[in-house]
Amino acid sequence: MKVLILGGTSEASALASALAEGGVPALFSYAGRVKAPRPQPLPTRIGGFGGVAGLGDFLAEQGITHLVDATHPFAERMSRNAVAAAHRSGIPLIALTRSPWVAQAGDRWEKVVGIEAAVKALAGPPQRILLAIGRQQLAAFAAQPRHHYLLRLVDAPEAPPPLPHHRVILDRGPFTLAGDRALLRAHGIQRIVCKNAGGEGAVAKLTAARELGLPVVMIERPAPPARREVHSVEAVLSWLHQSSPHKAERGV
Ligand code: 3Y8
Ligand code: NAP
Repeated sequence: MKVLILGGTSEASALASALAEGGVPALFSYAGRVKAPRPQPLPTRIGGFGGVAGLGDFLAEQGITHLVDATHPFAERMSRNAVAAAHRSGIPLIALTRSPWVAQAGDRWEKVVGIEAAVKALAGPPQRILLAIGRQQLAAFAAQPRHHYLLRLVDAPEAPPPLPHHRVILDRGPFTLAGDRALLRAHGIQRIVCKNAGGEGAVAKLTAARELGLPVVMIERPAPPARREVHSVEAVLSWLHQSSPHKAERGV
């Protein structure tokens, strides 16, 4: 058995630790989106594969027997490529993902589909807005220049974002409730824009928003491709055990 984890989330890191502790031969893969990604307890490669064909070649060259897509729910292209490459290679694939967040009593969510709808939702008088969507899609908000944006990024942007009133906070999660509550208060945040990432690593801002009665523009996640999906490291481990060629050889 040799597992490839497509990573970049807290769940991927938890799975990497479990496989490393269990002595399961595995590789970890990052896209290379940030300068210093969290080190992993597995041999790690960084950078794109070169589309479906590139991933297929990598799977063959490395003798990968099982592919785990533990990327983020918004990593649409990677997840689609993983399904296509696994199918072509005849290699079993499983997705380790997290359920979407669901609004609770006291939440003031405005659900939108896509970044353009999130931008449109910001029509209206100037506000102090936490944009917690990372760096890749900031430019779209130049269409709503009158707000004061607090931008939470992993790395400093190469060029200043095209937002006349903004402030950058450099921080990587997982985030804490105390930290996010303090952040919202210290910057007088009146509204949050975020993606429905799910999981524990980014949920603190939503809990703090609920406590402070702040509205949230919630960008719904794209529909994932058809694939086997689980929501826990344990479920991945039992899938690996069930589908390991070794088990088949033993005829059990
Ligand atoms: C490079 C690798 C771990 C993984 C930690 C999780 C939690 C903290 C919360 C907010 C939301 C956001 C963003 C976020 C979170 C975890 C997880 C998660 C959101 C790292 C990491 C990589 C990235 C890429 C980065 C994106 C950006 C998105 C920031 C590592 C730290 C906003 C997503 O500057 C950039 O270009 C950043 C790009 C893709 C979204 C975007 O479009 O800008 N993640 N984040 C991965 C790679 O190269 O393959 O260093 O750990 C991972 C984590 N970020 O093991 O502890 O599990 O989701 N990441 C979102 O959810 O909306 C921040 O500020 O409240
Ligand atoms: P994406 O748009 O779906 O992928 C674009 C391209 O990036 C892919 O086609 C692939 O390039 C490369 N890629 C993506 N993830 C990769 C990985 N783990 N290993 C190797 N190559 C990868 O992806 P994204 O949304 O930019 O996310 C990039 C990374 O950040 C992923 O690891 C993801 O888990 C993490 N992340 C993303 C978000 C988010 O909001 N999107 C949030 C948290 C973490 P090739 O086509 O060349 O193979």
